[in-house]
Amino acid sequence: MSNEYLKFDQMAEALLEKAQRDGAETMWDRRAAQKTQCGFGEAGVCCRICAMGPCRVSPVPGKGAERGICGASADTIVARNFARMCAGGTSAHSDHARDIVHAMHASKAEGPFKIRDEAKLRRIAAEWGIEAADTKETYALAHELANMALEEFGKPFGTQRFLQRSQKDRLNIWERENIAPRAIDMEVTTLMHSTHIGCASDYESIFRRGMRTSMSDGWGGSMIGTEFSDIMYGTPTAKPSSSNLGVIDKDQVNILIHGHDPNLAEMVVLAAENPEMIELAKAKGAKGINIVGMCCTGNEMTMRHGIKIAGNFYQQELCIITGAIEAAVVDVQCIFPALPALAKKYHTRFISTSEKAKISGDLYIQFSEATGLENANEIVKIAVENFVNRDASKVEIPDVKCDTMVGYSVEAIIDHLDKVVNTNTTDKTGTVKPLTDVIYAGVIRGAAGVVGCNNPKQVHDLAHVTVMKELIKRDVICVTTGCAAQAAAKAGLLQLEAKEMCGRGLKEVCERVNIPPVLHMGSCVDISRILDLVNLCALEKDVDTALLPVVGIAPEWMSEKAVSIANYVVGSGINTYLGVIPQVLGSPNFTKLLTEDCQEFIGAHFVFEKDPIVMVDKIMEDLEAKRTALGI
Ligand code: XCC
Ligand code: SF4
Repeated sequence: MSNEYLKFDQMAEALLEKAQRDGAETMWDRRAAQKTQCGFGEAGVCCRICAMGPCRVSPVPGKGAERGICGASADTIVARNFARMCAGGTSAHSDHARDIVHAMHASKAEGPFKIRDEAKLRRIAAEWGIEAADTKETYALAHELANMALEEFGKPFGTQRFLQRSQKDRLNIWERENIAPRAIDMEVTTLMHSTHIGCASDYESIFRRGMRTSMSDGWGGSMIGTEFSDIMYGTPTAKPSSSNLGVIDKDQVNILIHGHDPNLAEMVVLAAENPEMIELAKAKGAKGINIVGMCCTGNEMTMRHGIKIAGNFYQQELCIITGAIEAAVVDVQCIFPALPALAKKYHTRFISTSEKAKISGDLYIQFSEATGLENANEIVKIAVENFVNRDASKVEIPDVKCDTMVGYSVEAIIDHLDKVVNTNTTDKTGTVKPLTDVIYAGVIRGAAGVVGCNNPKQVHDLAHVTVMKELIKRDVICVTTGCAAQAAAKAGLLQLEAKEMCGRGLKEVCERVNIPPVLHMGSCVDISRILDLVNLCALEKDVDTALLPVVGIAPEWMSEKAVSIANYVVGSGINTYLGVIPQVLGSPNFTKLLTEDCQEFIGAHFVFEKDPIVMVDKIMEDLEAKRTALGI
């Protein structure tokens, strides 16, 4: 079982040995069973979008079949496959957002779905041009805003409302290049249509359509997901938490919440706070109820409530293998279908809750806005009552955890900046000016958004952590989301003390502003917070984002969502570095389009680099070139 891809994660080895003893299978067993992965698929030149196929064309020009049966070339096939990943990713983020808006539509003063950030509700309502946004009754306004947001998914005309936030040069580029996204569902549908057999074959056209679709994710679905979650559940503020498998408590009922959508998890937290439920836990011999989070549901909950972070994507199995999880409760996305069978090796109940992500093998409790709290009560009760079934001889919780700071929404960051510039609280600038000032002054060299998943093509967490450590050492401030943020948390990079790992300039900034050098900005839909932050900097300086010394990085990405993200980050004028090479190399033309040619029309491009140190070297060159061009 021991393998080079696990070396970085000290306790993984022990838990995987335990898995073997327990007769439990993990992703590493299944990875080994896959043997050598398909070279055609890896190069992106396998097409199976019609039943004349599957067709695989040669990834090497001049060798083997150059076209599919219909005549599609490697360029067309690669472009279509890539575009369909964008459509998949956009649909996942945006459909999640739709559920948040539905919850807002069902919100009422008596709860359980309530408006918790009324100021933000009124601010977004005003931004979207709702009349009397500052005086309307809260829930009337919330319902009106929710209706408007639902229109963003299917309106027949016009582009996404949040585009109007953008700095004008960038907006002009989107309009000029015809990638200003229209209704989200329309973009996804049109892209699926374009990539149907016998539709588009021009690879550049397919790429542009893919980018417009991804833009409807970043500036549409994801931004709606973030902003409306904040309105419903509160805008995050800086707070302490703790991370890694050691947050699982052997004396308490442990409930793992995993997935992406905060609607369910918010209700589970409410239900677990119920004194009757805590009493029941005590009656069963537990000291209390301990909720731990994983992946982006974990991020949503830690950002708003400081819920402890059990780990990231690849730790979902290890969590269950500890033998101390009473219930693994999941909503949507990034949940291994393997989990129910794994849970059965222990006493763990595996509970899926979304009709969009029904996972067979154990229990299904359908969650809905109408019955949210009842569903959560039922789930928590099942977990509590399961405590007595725990087999103490099978419990092995690694003694590893790391303190961390979380909760850096854009609002929280501005708040911190304000405290430094102005001790007089009535005189806040309320802007990112102090941040752009230190970047322009050269005290910090630039900023990086480090995001994305885990992937067995990279050593678990090593690329994330190496990239972040190297960047802060070289005075580049990092913001992070998703599983990258959890990697950073576990490595101690989200602590104030991490300033000691920084270069002189960044260290000084961290001390003065009282922030860690790597800021946890939330879940993957919260990459919209990063867009927002960069855009505020662009507005502050009144320059296109493409001119600013900022980069996007996904060192260990794996999901379709990550492809969509990378695409909209590039679309937003930010060079994006990928540590896992996307499945496009079978088309040198398409590869060149991503890594070079799109620079010409969108002002940014992709960089593929597996080695994290080499990647950081390239990033530093990139940032310094931007600085030189700006004359700073
Ligand atoms: Fe999933 Fe968002 Fe990736 Fe983690 S980082 S593996 S997508 S949970 Ni988005
Ligand atoms: Fe083959 Fe063309 Fe059908 Fe793809 S669309 S499977 S290349 S015939």
